[in-house]
Amino acid sequence: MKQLTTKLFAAALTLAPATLFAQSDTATTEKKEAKKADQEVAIEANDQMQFNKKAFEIKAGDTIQLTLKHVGKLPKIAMGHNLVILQKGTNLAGWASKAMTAAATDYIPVDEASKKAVIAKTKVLGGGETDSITFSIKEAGEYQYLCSFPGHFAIMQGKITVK
Ligand SMILES: [Cu+2]
Repeated sequence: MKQLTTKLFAAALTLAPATLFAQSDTATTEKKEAKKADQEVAIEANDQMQFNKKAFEIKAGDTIQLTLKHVGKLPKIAMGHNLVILQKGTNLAGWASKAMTAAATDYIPVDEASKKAVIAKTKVLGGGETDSITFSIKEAGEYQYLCSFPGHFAIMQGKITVK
């Protein structure tokens, strides 16, 4: 009997590291879930060069997960869409005109001032594609977003109100 107890004890010791490992795995998963976005925003872009959402509201400091879906069929080269959120007070038309010629960098201008003006951006998507980004804005106010694909921003823009 004593021998059996000893054997079981040894078995328990052998198992211990694996058990600990399993527990820390669980802890990591829980942490990831706790980090879930405070708010989710879904926006669609289509072959008619439109966003289906022209405005939305968020809370200052909240983590926002924004998903852009291109619900059209046209390829990226003909009807590419992205969604770029700009710092408060950025000259939208000025920024967008620089973006037009920045094909090599997915229509994000490369000069420092223009890059600094970007709070968050999705990839440029073709029909059927989706991209998700996570961002948060600390300062209340009104922010603009646009599609920076050439010729799109005049129609494809919207407003984020941060409260
Ligand atoms: Cu577009």
